[in-house]
Amino acid sequence: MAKLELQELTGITVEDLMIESEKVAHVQLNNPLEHALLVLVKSGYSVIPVLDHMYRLKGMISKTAILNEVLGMERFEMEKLSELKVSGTMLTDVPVLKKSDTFLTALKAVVNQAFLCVLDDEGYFEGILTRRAILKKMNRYLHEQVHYHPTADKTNV
Ligand code: 2BA
Repeated sequence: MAKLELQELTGITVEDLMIESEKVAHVQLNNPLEHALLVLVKSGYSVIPVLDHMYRLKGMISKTAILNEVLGMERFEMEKLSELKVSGTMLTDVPVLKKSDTFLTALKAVVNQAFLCVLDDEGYFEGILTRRAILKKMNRYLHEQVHYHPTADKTNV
């Protein structure tokens, strides 16, 4: 495999690393919380995107937010799960990326977010960029630097 150069790394865009929308677990705005919890538990993810019927991003929903929503004084009031909608519980203020954003923009973004949704100019959902995808690329680059320049790991590069 060819060595990954710094220019190549910084030349990578979000489009090169994102997970396409068809492979992303998501729920719809009007789904009951019960359905959202089912998708979250079955997929194994802690947070997933919320889309409208046109595939536009509307927010994110997490297992923690759902459980908080149905937490009563003494117990989880699970019967509420079928009454309440995703739209009332989701987080709406979510940072996003574009396909053309650079590796450095994405790297900065995943410091605070485990993943970011990728939208087109009209707000349509195109996929997600995960922290894992960024770290995988960064890991490869840094290991190659150490391999080709063995003193690099001793100089805090
Ligand atoms: P979390 O669900 O909190 O997952 C944290 C990390 O745990 C993931 O990091 C991944 O390395 C691992 N992981 C969790 N569930 C997994 C599963 N079912 N299969 C494989 N690995 C799993 P990242 O891969 O960097 O993902 C960051 C966040 O992006 C995830 O946070 C989740 O909220 C979201 N995500 C990732 N892939 C997704 C997908 N296909 N659909 C919906 N959301 C996804």
